[in-house]
Amino acid sequence: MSTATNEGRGSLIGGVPGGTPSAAHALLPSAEPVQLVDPDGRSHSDQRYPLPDGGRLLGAYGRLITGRRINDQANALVRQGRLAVYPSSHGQEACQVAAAVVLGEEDWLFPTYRDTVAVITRGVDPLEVLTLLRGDWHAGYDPYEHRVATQATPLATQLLHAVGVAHAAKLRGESTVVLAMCGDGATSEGDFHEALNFAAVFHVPVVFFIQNNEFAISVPLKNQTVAPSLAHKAIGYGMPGERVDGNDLAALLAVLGAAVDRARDGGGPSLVEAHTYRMQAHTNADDATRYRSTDDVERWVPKDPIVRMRAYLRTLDLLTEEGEQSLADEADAVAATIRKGLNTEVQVNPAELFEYVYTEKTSQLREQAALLREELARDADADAAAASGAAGDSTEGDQR
Ligand SMILES: Cc1ncc(C[n+]2csc(CCOP(=O)(O)OP(=O)(O)O)c2C)c(N)n1
Ligand SMILES: [Mg+2]
Repeated sequence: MSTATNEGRGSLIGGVPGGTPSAAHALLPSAEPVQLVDPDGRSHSDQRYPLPDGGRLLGAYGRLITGRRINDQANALVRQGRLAVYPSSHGQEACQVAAAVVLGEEDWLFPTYRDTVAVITRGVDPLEVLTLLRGDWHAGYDPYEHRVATQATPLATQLLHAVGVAHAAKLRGESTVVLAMCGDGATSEGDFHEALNFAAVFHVPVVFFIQNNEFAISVPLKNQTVAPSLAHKAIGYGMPGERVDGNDLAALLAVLGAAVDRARDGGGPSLVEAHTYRMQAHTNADDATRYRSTDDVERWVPKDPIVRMRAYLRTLDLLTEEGEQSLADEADAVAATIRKGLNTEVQVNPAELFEYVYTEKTSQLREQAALLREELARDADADAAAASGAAGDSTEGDQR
């Protein structure tokens, strides 16, 4: 366990919670979100968080390009009726990529409905991921294969599950770290409080990662909290909080990486708030023009995570025209696989609605499953009768 004191205010590197005012001060986030590369692609040094090296950034930039392409492709498939719903992370891809790549194989990721790109970046098959959003299955992938929990739709529930997994890993003496994602709106849920409090009291290896995209559907952040920032909430639990520019891939890798290292070294939980923006509607079922202006959205266009990382990598001479083209080709190949897979008709068995949730079904579920079976059997009989009637008609027709 780390015994270093947390000298840098708000730094997630080292640091031990304590009861004194100075220890409390050490848990505070920095006054401004940590930024290592600004929107013009210029780098800034930060004593607490070293800039990741160019090779690492280039690799993560490729994931960013693919992430944007996945968002665009999924939106198009919603319009074509091939996906039921898609909560896009367009504009939030730096958060998505960083959340996945800071983790090791032994770690766990707990994503929300908006974190499809993070799940795919972690290595889960895109078609399996999108099965849920097509509405075919409870979740389309095996959570154990890549250590990615199912994408949670009920807000903040996954934070409790994440803390449980992290606590269990600690009790078993494993080196697993759990990264649990949630939105700004989810921080108002009771589950958020319970998860953070338990994690802090039991000193479990979990990183809470809030993507503050300024909205919870139509509810703006100012109606969600009057805390100085969401990261400031950490101090109430006795864990460090940090703020990071959520459109700065370099800063996200540095800050989340430090939080993961800290948890793995026995430093306990921490909270990271990334300030970003939801560039598109909440989902295809939402009309964002009813609660925010186009000007508000336009203000975030120059802060795009891809634009600034591209500019920075160009200044390092790490990104050439050909390099850009091959990253775009890779992204297109992923999009083509998604398109092809989702344009294929699937045969689903409605009876499976009742499977795989409970080891033993409740009496109500057994009853409902039986009703469905009867209804399906009636439908099948009716179809068969209609088919034989049609065959009879056509035979008569032939005789005439
Ligand atoms: C417990 C619960 N209450 C309400 C909802 C309905 N709901 C779905 S998304 C959402 C907004 C969440 O906003 P935020 O946490 O900021 O995440 P974002 O969608 O912005 O990524 C709400 C209220 C829900 N899914 N679960
Ligand atoms: Mg939000």
